[in-house]
Amino acid sequence: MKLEESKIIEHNQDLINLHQAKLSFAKTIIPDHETIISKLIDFQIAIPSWALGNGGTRFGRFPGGGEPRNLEEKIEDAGLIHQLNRSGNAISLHIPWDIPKDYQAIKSHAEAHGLRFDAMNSNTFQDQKDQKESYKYGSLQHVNPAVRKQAIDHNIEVIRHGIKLGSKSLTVWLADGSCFPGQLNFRQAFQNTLESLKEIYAALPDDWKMFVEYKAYEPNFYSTTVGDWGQSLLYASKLGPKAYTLVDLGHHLPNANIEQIVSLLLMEGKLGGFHFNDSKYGDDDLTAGSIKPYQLFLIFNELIDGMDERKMNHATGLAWMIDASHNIKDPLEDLLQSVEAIMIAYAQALTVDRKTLKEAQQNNDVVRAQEILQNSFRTDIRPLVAEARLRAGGALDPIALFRKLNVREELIRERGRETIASGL
Ligand SMILES: [Mn+2]
Repeated sequence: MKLEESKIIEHNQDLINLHQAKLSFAKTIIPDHETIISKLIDFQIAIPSWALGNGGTRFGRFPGGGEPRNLEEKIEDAGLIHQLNRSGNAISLHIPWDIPKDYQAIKSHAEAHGLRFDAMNSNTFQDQKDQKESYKYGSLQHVNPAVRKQAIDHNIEVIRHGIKLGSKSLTVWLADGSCFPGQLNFRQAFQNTLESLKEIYAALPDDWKMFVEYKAYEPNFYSTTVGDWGQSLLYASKLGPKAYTLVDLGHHLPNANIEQIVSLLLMEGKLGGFHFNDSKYGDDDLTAGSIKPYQLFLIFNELIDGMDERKMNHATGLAWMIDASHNIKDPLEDLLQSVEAIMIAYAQALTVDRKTLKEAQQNNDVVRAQEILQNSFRTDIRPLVAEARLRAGGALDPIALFRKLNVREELIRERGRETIASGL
């Protein structure tokens, strides 16, 4: 389904007076507000196809109804989000869950919803029905060359699907690792993985990027073969200029200083992109900014500082994507909240007075440095984010409109209550 544009306009008219009042106050206290608004309009975050249905835990799954039944419907749901907030103009696919039957038709369908195809994701963490070798003991790291070959071929097949859809990148996340001491020879597992990744890298078109995503633990609980940013950077450096590290916020051990990791990866020109989410304990798949909004702001503070230093375009210099699969919320409402949190953190970080911060750092004025950052974090910039949405044709209050139009009820009527988004 698609929303009628007139409904969005009507909704905005209802809220415009209050919005204007908030905006005019925000403009009086935030310098460069026009620059910030235009950067916010340009900033787009890709929606992962697997986040459009309810995720589960190993204990159970509680579907909310009206979930997309196929790739076409996933594109429609991502399109709904984009219609409401105008900040999610791309969808990231997962193979084999999202293999198109007709590439041209899928491309046109996406275009009709204002979407392009972001990074392609491979899957060697599950065994598929018709698969010859098992990934029980790993994929690209496996002691058996036949398993490695199968996993390499799968990744190359994912690149081929991506080429046909106009994607420009492959994200490789490996579940590879071990559950018990002694199970793996760490160096052998690393070398096998590196050799396998080299073969995949060789199949990348010239204008493609490969993102090597790391994760501290789970599904393996003793060692993970791409377990942290150091290991990912090792692979990316050995592979070559098209390979980058991808930072998923939920994939760190508790209390890791992610902003520092981001800063150094950017400095080395090896930060490729982001998977946004939030967590309290581990890879909790919680809504971006729901637990640690200050951390999200500090990450964006480093991103802007590092990207400006390297003269990178904020909107296109890195791959921005959400990766979460929450259990209990309406997936579309949750994604709207995540995108909003990301836009807020980005906008807050744009207001940081970098010149004064640098002076404070040079003078070891610790108190002043903290004041500068917290002043930006505590200034309510939401009216600028809403204004950017309004100018781009989105809704002033996307979630309120989503509810008012009974979008979920409509989707349930159309698709049924028992549908399951493929792959979940
Ligand atoms: Mn991820």
